[in-house]
Amino acid sequence: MDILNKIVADKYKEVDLKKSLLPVAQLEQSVLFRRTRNSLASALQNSSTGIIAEHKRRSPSKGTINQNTNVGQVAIGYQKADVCGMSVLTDIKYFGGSLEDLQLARASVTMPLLRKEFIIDEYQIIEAKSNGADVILLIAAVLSKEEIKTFSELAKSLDLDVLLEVHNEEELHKSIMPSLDMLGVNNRNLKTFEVDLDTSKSLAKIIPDDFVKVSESGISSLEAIRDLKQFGYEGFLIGENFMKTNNPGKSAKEFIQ
Ligand code: IGP
Repeated sequence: MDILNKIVADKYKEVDLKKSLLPVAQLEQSVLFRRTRNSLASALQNSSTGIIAEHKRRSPSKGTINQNTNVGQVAIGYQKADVCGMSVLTDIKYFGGSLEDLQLARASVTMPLLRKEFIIDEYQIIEAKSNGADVILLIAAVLSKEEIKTFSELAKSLDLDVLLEVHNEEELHKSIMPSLDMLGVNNRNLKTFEVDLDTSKSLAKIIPDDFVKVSESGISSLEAIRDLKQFGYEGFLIGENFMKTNNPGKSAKEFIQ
């Protein structure tokens, strides 16, 4: 079984348990549930940098990246660096994140926040909303076309932006639908961990113009961003390059200046 299938198998168990501990009706009582969205898609379109900075303590491909982070401080640092939004990993087992990280980031900044999670159930979308997210990620590799449709429509009804992630042409073809705001191309193959920025370049021409294009993973230079912009990308998701330093916010600021 590849790592992606393993993560997803664990995720089904995790969500089942959560549903029995905290019913949806209770999640919907959160004050944050009624908060209006701060759109990441519009922020990207109005920005010259297009950077979405990520909080990621560890990953299956890299192991530990940074164990000593204070997510609130990282969020404040990223916001000061003038990034467009922040991605917060909430998976505990493989990425060392949590919903608490999302809450702490939400309490610290006003910029759009993406809940970075392996979403396989509507429950997690309600949970994203009630913990302060503005955007959810849907990963085409682990969802059927019907799931992408139901999940993205639910997100829209909750006033959340949807970033749909693909890695190849087949995933892209099954995913194109009007309920998505942004199309992300993951340069990292989540099954083999291989990273290749050419993935973004080759898929760019078949992504319809009405979606904001985001290039994800393996980005560590302004040259790479300049190059990807030529292919129509307006968003650039960067994690490790900032998180591997002891002050991710400062690194983001230096990177942008
Ligand atoms: C960030 P990087 O190489 O800059 O650390 O990558 C982000 O793209 C990556 O963490 C990511 C990811 C995902 C993580 C992209 N899609 C899906 C978990 C699940």
